[in-house]
Amino acid sequence: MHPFRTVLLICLTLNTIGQGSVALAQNATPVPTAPQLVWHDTEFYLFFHFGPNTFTNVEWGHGTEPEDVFNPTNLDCDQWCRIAKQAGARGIVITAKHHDGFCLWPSKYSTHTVRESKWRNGKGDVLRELSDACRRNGLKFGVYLSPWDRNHPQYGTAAYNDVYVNTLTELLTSYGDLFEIWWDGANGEGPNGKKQVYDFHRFEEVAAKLQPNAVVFSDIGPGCRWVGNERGLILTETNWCTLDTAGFQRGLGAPSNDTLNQGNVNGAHWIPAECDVSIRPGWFYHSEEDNQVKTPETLWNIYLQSVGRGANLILNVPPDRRGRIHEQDSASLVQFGERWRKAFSNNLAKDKKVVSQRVCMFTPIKYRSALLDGNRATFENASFQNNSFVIDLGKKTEFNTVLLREAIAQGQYVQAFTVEVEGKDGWREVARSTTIGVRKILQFPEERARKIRIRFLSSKKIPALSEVEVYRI
Ligand code: FUL
Repeated sequence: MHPFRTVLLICLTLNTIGQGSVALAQNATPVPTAPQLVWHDTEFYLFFHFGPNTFTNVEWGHGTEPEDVFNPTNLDCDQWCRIAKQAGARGIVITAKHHDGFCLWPSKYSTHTVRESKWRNGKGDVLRELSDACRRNGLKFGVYLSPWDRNHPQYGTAAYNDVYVNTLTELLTSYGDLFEIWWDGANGEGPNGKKQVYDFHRFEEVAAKLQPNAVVFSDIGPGCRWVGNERGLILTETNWCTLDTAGFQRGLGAPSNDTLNQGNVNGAHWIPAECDVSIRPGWFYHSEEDNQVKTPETLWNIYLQSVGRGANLILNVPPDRRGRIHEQDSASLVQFGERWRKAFSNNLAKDKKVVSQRVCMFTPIKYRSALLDGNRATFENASFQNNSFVIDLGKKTEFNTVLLREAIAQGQYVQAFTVEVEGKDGWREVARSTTIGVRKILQFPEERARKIRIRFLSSKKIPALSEVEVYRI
């Protein structure tokens, strides 16, 4: 994301001195898996809701729509990818099957698919075209496979769990590597009026076996969690990547929205938040919403309150009846992308060094080295204090944004911290927040100062940061 990354690992003792490595080695706090670490770095990607609903103008299809209603006139997955990249997105997740049961690929396990439609004379496969386009364009690819199915005749019986497992197996073995598998929590009635008791345990096993590097989304993970709202926001400053799931289920039995939003400070599992939101009021395309597309400004604010608060952001952009991203949506996405690139183009902390004093450890971060984009630097002019560190920018500089990352491969610890600047009368607080986690972007009114101090007020254990960036945005 940021072309000029600065990297440091700071282990600061809050009460004791110089015992960082011991404490970290004894750490029993949940930590991310290797696929989750990669997923965290994926940060922002697009969501595509596409299917019969695009043509029937509803949000939840009944499963009885004739297959022929699905007939995009000019499907162009390369256009989707081009715009995704311009927006700064790193992947795409598509509704392979939504609640209406229609499959965007010719599944062997359904008779309600693109194969039964007249689109491309029944020879089309949206997932093939999109997964190929993603690969060509260097984007990651993921799928949404709704467990709720309003079409399948066996939905609501034990046999449907086999159908779902077969469908999932087909999907996970036909389109290359997936970075994310998306399970929504909806569980309504099927065509026979019955609800399904999902065998999520089996579904999880299939996903883990066939796509071990994919992160599985649902209300309670296991890979990442729903954020408790569909506005794409971490609502407060606090976001723990840890969650307790014992006794909870997907859907109605999920933890409260508030818990999903903030996580559990001492949660037993690493299940980070993913913020989902649509660029339009609906998840599917409706022409009457063409003038209700979120502005680049709104997208920027959503970005700051999702990615900026340590979550991933999945932004839905519903293709229209042509099978293209509508002009209004692409204009907004491209402008957002320009704003995002410009915002993070000049890291004022780049090339500065941290000089550790006796109270801290300084260790290169091995786990991230493969993920960083080159440009490593350390802070030469910074100095540490007991529970703080100082970035010396070398001269008076204007800035209004600080970006921090915890070295989360070792867990998440920071509970409260402040950002201070040195003025004529000493240090002055300019911002205060709670968790850092994967990433915290903090903005404040513009300051002009030479030195910035990050002071930890409270932390579960010794905090370890992996990155500090400073910007004037
Ligand atoms: C929900 C679904 O019911 C909506 O239609 C949409 O797909 C949203 C992202 O997830 O569970």
